[in-house]
Formats: sequence, C-alpha cells, structure tokens
Amino acid sequence: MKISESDLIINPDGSIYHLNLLPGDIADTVITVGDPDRVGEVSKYFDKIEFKKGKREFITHTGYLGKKRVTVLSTGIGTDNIDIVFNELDALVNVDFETREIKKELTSINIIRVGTSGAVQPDIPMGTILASSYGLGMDALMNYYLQKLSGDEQILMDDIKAHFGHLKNINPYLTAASETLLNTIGKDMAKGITITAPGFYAPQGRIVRAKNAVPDFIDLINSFKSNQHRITNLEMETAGIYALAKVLGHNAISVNAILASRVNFEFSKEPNKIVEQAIKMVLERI
Ligand code: R1P
Repeated sequence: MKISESDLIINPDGSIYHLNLLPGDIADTVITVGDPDRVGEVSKYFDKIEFKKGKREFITHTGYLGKKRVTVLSTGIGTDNIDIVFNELDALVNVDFETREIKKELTSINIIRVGTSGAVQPDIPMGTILASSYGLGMDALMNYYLQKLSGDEQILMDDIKAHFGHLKNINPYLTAASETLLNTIGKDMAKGITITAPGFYAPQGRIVRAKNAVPDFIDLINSFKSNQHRITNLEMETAGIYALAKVLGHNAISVNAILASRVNFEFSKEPNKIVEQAIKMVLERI
C-alpha cells in the first residue's frame, strides 16, 4: 500500500515532517524526554555524538554509548505530541521513503521515556525512580486508533471501568509496558500503574482558581485496586507511548522521576538531581 503525500509528509530534503529526521538517523534504542533541554542532559553522557537536529520542540541527538548507538529525542508535553513522534519514528524505520510503501520486513525499536511525575501513594516519596507497569490514559488519543487488549490488560481494564465508570466523558485506555524492558531497564525500580492526564491542573486533580469538575480526583485514583495492581503516579505521556508502541509493534517503557508527592502536597527542592539519577540509571541499563 502506497501512503499518500498528505498522509505522510516528507520534507523536500527527504526528512519526516515534524521530527526533521532522515531514515537512518534514529538508533534502535530511543530515549524520549519531555523537555527539549533534557536532551543534552542525556547526550552529555554519550561517548560520541553523531549529530544534533531539531524542529519545534522535537530536538534529537544521536550518538554512541560505547559501541551502542542511541538516540535521545524530546517530545514536548502531552499525548497529542506522542501521536506525532510515534507515527514519525515508526515511519522512519518501517516506511520506504522513496516508494512510500510499508516495508516487507518491519523493525521494532526500543523506546524508553525518561520523564517527571507526581506520586499519588503515601509510600512513594519524592526522589523515587518508578517504572510504569501499565499506562492508563485519561486523554482521548486512543479513541482514534484500534487497540487489542491482552487477557491481563482486559481483566485490569474491567476493574478500571468499574472504578471510573461514573466519569461519563472519559474513555480510559490501558496498555502494559514491554515485559522485557520492565525486567531490564525497570529492574529493582518501584512499579505501578501510571495515569496519563490530558492536562496538568484539573486533569491531574490540582486545585488553583478554576472549579474542578471531578471532585477528590487524587482520592479517586489512589483508592483503585485490582489484584496486586494500584495507581502510583500521574504524568502526561506514558499511556500514549505504551498504546502506540504496541499498536505499531515497538517496545516501550516509561521511567518516572518522582518530583512531587500529591498526597503530601510537596514538590522536590532538588528536581534536577532526581532527573539526573533517572537518566544515569537508564543509561547504565541499556
Ligand atoms: C508537565 O510538567 C510535564 O512533565 C512531565 C509530564 O508528563 C509533562 O510532560 O514529564 P516531562 O518532564 O518528561 O515533560
């Protein structure tokens, strides 16, 4: 099947529309970060930088950690950006840009998010580095893609629907982390279900000046239980990353530097140190 010029936009220099990258520019291990300034905080540990490119909030550095080629790329905030980044990363490896045909042999890449997040359980303090066992999306991204759940995901999803079913305008979606990456990159890390919200304030239960439509949001999410599973933290990309990675046949894990405790109403005095620790842990394990 030939993908049309308006469905997959390729720039005149042969690069993909938003990421501004050429096929071959990305390694088979891609670290994603939200903040464009965090890209350099990761690549400063590379033994060699091959190139730096960027457009809008999508900054990419590809280089080497020893002999391993690694890409670090900023996504900006939110699952609307994850839609762009994941479709374009996938096109870079799985679409022939000359013919616009999907390649016969598909490539799977490993994608590791290193992001920041707030904890919603009292026993997960600031400074924790947490690997998301599942991404639970409260945003609308997966209303637009077909997703098939595994048996385990379906069981958990049934309990989620029962717990959150009264929120009539929200259609939650759920995807598990790559088991392999959870057992390697996420080894020895705290684990739990990560909620991905479509905003930072009311969608994460923050109360500032506007009136929130969902009362006691933090209590609602931290009281959820299904077998050994519980919701541990909130952020804005993980569920989209897990869901699109699975739909497209890639492996993903989200590593969260916990900067805030939403139950103790605290924010870290040294957020950069926690992020640095998450970056180092990930780089040591890839
Ligand atoms: C909000 O401040 C942003 O921080 C978190 C959220 O997911 C959201 O993107 O992650 P990053 O620090 O990776 O951007």
